[in-house]
Amino acid sequence: MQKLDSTNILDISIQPFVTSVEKVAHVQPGNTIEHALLVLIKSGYTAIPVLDTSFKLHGLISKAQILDSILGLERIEPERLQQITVVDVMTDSIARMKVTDPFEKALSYSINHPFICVEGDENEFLGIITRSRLLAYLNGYFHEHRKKK
Ligand code: 2BA
Repeated sequence: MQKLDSTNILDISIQPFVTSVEKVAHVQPGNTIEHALLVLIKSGYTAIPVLDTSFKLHGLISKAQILDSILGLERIEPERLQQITVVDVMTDSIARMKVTDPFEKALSYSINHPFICVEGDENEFLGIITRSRLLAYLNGYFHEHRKKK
């Protein structure tokens, strides 16, 4: 946990809150949605980032999007899981920010997004910041603040 000091909390660096790329479950745009569903089920997450082989961020894919894409008129069509690729289903409308952006931006994004994708100067994917990590930090921060009063 970051130390409480006189710095304005909204301006602090987001770097310490980033879950690094090697710990982030992800899939590639060319994977089948069957593969993506397996990764989502195994990891236990609702949605995960889509990265290419150079670790560039393309979007995110969720269990709900996959299920929606195999929904036929009368029944669920599981055979389509092997025919459709991640790029056809994923969304590219995601919360993303630079690692140099301030905490304030992460906090604001986290109102509507359970996680935010973080990129470096060259647009390389560095990892994610989860809403729970931000809330845990703020919880600690405000408790410290109350003790100091
Ligand atoms: P969700 O998948 O909706 O997960 C919501 C919360 O459920 C997670 O919050 C975590 O508290 C819990 N959870 C889900 N799957 C879990 C698992 N396999 N093991 C332990 N706890 C689990 P956060 O940890 O704050 O994550 C927020 C969102 O960020 C997740 O939403 C997921 O979409 C994404 N995420 C988090 N860590 C990730 C990782 N390592 N790789 C890929 N995506 C991740």
